[in-house]
Amino acid sequence: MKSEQFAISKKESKLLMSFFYVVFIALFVGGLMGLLQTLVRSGKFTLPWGIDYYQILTVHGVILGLVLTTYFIIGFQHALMIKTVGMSDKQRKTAWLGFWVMTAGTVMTTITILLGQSSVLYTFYAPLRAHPVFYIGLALVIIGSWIAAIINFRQLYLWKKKNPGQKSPLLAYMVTINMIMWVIASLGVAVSVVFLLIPWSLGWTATINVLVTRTLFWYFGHPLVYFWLLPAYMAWYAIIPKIIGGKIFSDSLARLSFVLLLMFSIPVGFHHQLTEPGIDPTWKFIQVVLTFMVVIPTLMTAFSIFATFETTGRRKGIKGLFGWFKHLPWKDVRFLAPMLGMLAFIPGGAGGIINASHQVNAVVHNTIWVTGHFHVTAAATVILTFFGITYWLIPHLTGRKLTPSLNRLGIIQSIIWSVGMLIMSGAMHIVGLMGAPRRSAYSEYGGTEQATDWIGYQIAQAVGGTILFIGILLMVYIFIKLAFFAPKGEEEFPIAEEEPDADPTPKFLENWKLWIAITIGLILFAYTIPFIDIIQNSPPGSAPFDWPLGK
Ligand code: HAS
Ligand code: CU
Repeated sequence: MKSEQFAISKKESKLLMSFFYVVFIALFVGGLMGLLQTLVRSGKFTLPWGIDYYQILTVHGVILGLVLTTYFIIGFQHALMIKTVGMSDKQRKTAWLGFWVMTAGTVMTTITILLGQSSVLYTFYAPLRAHPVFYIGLALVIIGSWIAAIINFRQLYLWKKKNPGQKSPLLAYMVTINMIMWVIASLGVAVSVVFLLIPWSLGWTATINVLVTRTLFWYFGHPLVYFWLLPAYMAWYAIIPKIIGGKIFSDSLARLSFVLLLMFSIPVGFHHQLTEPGIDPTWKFIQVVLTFMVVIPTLMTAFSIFATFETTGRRKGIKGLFGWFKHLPWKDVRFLAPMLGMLAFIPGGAGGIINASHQVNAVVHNTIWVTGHFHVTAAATVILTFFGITYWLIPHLTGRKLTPSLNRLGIIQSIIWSVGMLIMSGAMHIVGLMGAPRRSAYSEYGGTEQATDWIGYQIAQAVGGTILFIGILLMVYIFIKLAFFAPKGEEEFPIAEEEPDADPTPKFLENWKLWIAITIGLILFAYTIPFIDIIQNSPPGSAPFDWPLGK
């Protein structure tokens, strides 16, 4: 079925581009910090002007993990909603409000970090205590994102009223799922920030319950990583098929996998707290089992992408078992970048399964293996897909063309990124298994013997980090070209269609009340008893621990 599409107006483009300006400023600033970190960890370099390692590590995590991702996702999702269900003037104005609330929050948080008042890393674990404005800023970023969510829900609602009985466009459906997940998940961190961390950092409360704040953080933290991943899935399911000249493999399967991801992304936060005392092992085990459920929709995704690749190739008459693979449009960066991202997800997902394997987690937890894991997942799988989207979305919005020479630069960028990440993250995985800690500036931690064993890998991380930084400079250059200088023209907004003879998508997939009820049911099941247990039995609150150290 061919669905109606809306054009993106000038005013809408301006809104969307504002999100992407922040994304690429964030990429530059956050990436620079990453480079400095790998240099410090090589043990061969100290930071000048008394800059603190944990301060730049906080900038890196907050700016890339929280700011860049949220702005990219909300900008991209707004674009998808405008294109598939349309946006009214009033909604656009409200979206601007969301943008400014988020931006005010981002500026506030960043200033406190730059002033050295909030070197608490992106997880802001208590009892490390940041400046109150750090938390208030983060709360504003979340509130701004809720404004975007409410607009997205309303957009789909109005479309459905106008098109009674019709199934919602696939991409609008996916955006709605991602935002439902985000709102449910961010409620946890909002409670922690507003009721526990802010009063405590203002000095209104003397102590804080560490385990409660960490549990609320990870109730949010795992769905946070899926909030990053789902927009990449949107591109894999519904955009890449169009770029390779094919059709969506199965609309129903895509929707079902999103529903399953919604259900199984929240009640699993304990897999980040497996080594924490104070949580009953039975409940840890239950959440580990629920974590493994997430593998199902993930493998459904892999299967469906593969199937699209193969059917598209076969339909073009390509023969041989793997002939279709060779004939994928490798020279089109809109395909190559996300494809490299998908390939990165194979080791990334395997690492995730290792992390989640309860006892095995003890081997890798708090080592730099985990940093390696999230650089292949978040910084390769997700970010390469986001770059892949950038190559067509930015020129589409600015009325310019992705020229052959920019396409070529993009290919070089994608390769540089993949090689840099392979070296850096590979070294992190290996030296992590040897016991090298994460979140530490001391590369010699553990004594001289380890230091000699580790040094080669620490240097490899710095080499990978340097290559990645070159990739960042190139990407920022390409973005500036696409935003301001590329020749005028029209660039397609690729949205794939369903197979003409596809079976109708079952109606129950749009039974929002049912999916939300099951999601909440699973959350209550996984969290109620252990949470009551934590509140009743945890030790008296902890006193704050302020940065810089020794203050
Ligand atoms: Fe993770 C820690 C478990 C996925 C991000 N993770 C982190 C942290 C981050 C993060 C940021 O259980 C650090 C947090 C911190 O600061 O402490 N993770 C998992 C599991 C998955 C997983 C089970 N993580 C992700 C994704 C992330 C991400 C995605 C970001 C986007 N992770 C953990 C655990 C920890 C953790 C523990 C805590 C560790 C600790 O001790 O602290 C799963 O979702 C993975 C499922 C994926 C697969 C792969 C399927 C492959 C596909 C590719 C298809 C390719 C094709 C192309 C079709 C099973 C879909 C093929 C072509 C060919 C030619 C072959
Ligand atoms: Cu997780």
